[in-house]
Amino acid sequence: MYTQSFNVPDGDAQPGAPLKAVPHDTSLQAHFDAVIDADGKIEPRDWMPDAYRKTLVRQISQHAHSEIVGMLPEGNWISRAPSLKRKAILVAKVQDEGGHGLYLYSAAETLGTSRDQMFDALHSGKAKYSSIFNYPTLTWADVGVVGWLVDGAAIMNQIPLCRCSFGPYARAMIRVCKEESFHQRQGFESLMTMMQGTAEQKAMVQDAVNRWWWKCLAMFGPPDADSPNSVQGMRWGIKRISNDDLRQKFIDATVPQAEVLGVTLPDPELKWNEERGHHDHGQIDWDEFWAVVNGDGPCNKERLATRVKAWNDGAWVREAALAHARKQQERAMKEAA
Ligand code: BYC
Repeated sequence: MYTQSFNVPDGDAQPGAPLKAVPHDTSLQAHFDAVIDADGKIEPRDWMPDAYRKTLVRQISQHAHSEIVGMLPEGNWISRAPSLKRKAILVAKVQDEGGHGLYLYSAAETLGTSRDQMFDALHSGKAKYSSIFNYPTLTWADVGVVGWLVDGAAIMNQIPLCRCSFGPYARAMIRVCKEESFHQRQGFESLMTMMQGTAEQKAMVQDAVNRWWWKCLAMFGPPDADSPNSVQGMRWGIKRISNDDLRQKFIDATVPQAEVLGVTLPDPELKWNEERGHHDHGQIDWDEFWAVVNGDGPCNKERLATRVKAWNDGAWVREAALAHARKQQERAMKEAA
């Protein structure tokens, strides 16, 4: 149980108002450290260091942006899915990604940041989102590969986040991971079907794997030695497994799946290292990764423009919803009077 002094007082909290930071106090810090050391959960009304709050807002909002920008490369294929079954699956998957964005924006809001602030940061190009969504989905096989590899990488990164020290993020991730698991399987199953098809279909799958493999390895973030946020993130129990270790786990898990599928992963240096008990792999192009993260990927401008247009086109819906809510509130007040 947290003590009374550990919490932000309830009395003056207004709905929607940012939660107040309690003035710094060594006993509060000591309590926070003790909860972290005991692998406990920090909840929104608990005292937390400003840097912890800031790190969480950064990571959770970037994660939320990745989910909703991640709807675009696949959403692009809904009208061109090859059958009703594939279309229904894809619609459900893209909708799930929108839902993940909503859980995550809600989790970030509990830290005192408004959704409008987060959207402003995304739409003005200030906020980051996953590098992977700045690449195009050129063929139907890309949709399967995004499910198999991109969602596969996402699950590998997100499972440890279910144990994140910040309660709302950890709880959101449990649900997200369940859904991501379905996404990964549907991608694999769709590719399996294509791999049993014509030579042209098989070539299409191999081509998509060739184009996405290295980008998926980069998704896990820079090597540990070049990851400025890792040490503190691990100390706070936000990150549980390092970028390089997660990347290695992903490679080790994916190699046998590629064998079952019958595709070649495009890395001549990829081989099992008996001594390490892991696969060795070739060099990731980090210059390309940073260029994409900094706005210079093949689709960065297009993705942002699509997001901003969707936001502007949806203005009337938000206005109508607010007007409706106001009307209902007025009616309820009249009835109560
Ligand atoms: N792309 O010190 P580091 C999905 C940035 S959704 C862009 O290691 P940290 C899906 C990083 O932000 C997938 N930027 O940072 C959705 C930092 O910059 P700032 C999204 C990247 O936070 C729909 C700088 O590089 N998943 O899969 O300790 C359909 C230095 O990095 C990337 C999440 O967001 C990148 N790939 O670790 C299908 C998971 N990598 O912020 C699929 C939650 C690094 O200091 N996030 N950067 O300016 C995390 O787990 C961690 O934030 C990261 C980075 C592992 C991504």
